[in-house]
Amino acid sequence: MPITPTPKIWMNGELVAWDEARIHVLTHTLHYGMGVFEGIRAYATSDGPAVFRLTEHIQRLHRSAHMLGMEIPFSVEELIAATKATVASTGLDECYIRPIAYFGYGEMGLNTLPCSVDVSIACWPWGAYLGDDAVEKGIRLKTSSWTRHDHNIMPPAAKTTGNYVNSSLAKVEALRAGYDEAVMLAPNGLVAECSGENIFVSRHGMLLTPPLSAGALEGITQNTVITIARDLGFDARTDNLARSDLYIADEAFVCGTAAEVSAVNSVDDRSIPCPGPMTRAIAAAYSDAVHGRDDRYRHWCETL
Ligand code: PPE
Repeated sequence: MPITPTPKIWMNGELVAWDEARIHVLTHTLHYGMGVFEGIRAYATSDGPAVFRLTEHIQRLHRSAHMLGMEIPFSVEELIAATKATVASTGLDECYIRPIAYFGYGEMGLNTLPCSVDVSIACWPWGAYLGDDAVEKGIRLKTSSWTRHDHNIMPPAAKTTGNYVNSSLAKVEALRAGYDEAVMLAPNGLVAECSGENIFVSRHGMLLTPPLSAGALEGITQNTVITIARDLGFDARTDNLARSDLYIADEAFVCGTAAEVSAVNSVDDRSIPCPGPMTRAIAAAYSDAVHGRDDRYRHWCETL
């Protein structure tokens, strides 16, 4: 999806002009994929732009770095302030926000211990990730021929740049085959997640989503959806899912910061009723939550 430039990008403590936010080709992470990042959205609310669950996203950035043994030279509080300043500098009401921490220029080789850690935060306007009609029409999923990372190969719970080689292989394979998105299975064959979203399935009135142990990212939208669903009176929780659960789901949807809540209309050409009543209710409640229209979740909308 194309990027629309905004005036400034935050780099290592200062806001620089968009076109000046450059790095050297010998930047360590460009070669070895040891970087950590976040995807966050700011939404228009009655109190102005508000970054949805900003604190949790920055905390996860620090947790991802911790898993890589990377020390981010800015505290959670400093990065929260930096994110707000970057969003404010764009003048936008709504935007997508991409913080990244990476090993910088100056060292080569696999030993990351002597490497410096650089951090940047960029924002730009980003529309519906899986298409404007993803809630109503639903998306077509394909089980990927690519397996999600095993915990002992790359920690799937860390949002690391290198993990997304696996995601991109799966995404492009699915698109080339005429589908919208790939669903990925863990090495033990259980469902993990999609290339850039968590997946939920409804069966027998229960709403289930694979846990971290199944190779899923601990999605902040996943957590939001579980909270919202329970408040709507649904029985929602993390649990293991088999491929069969997808084929005979009463409803299914994917969710993530970029994708928000998008209905699934089929998996491997087995149709799923779409959009089901649960999916519709949750998508509407999610939209209310992120826009600060529901007081129960107002504390998640972190104003500038
Ligand atoms: N799993 C994966 C693999 C993933 O990339 C995301 C987010 C999620 C689950 C959902 O996490 P959360 O956003 O905390 O609910 N994917 C981000 C990046 C997408 C991209 O194309 O880049 C996102 O949604 O921002």
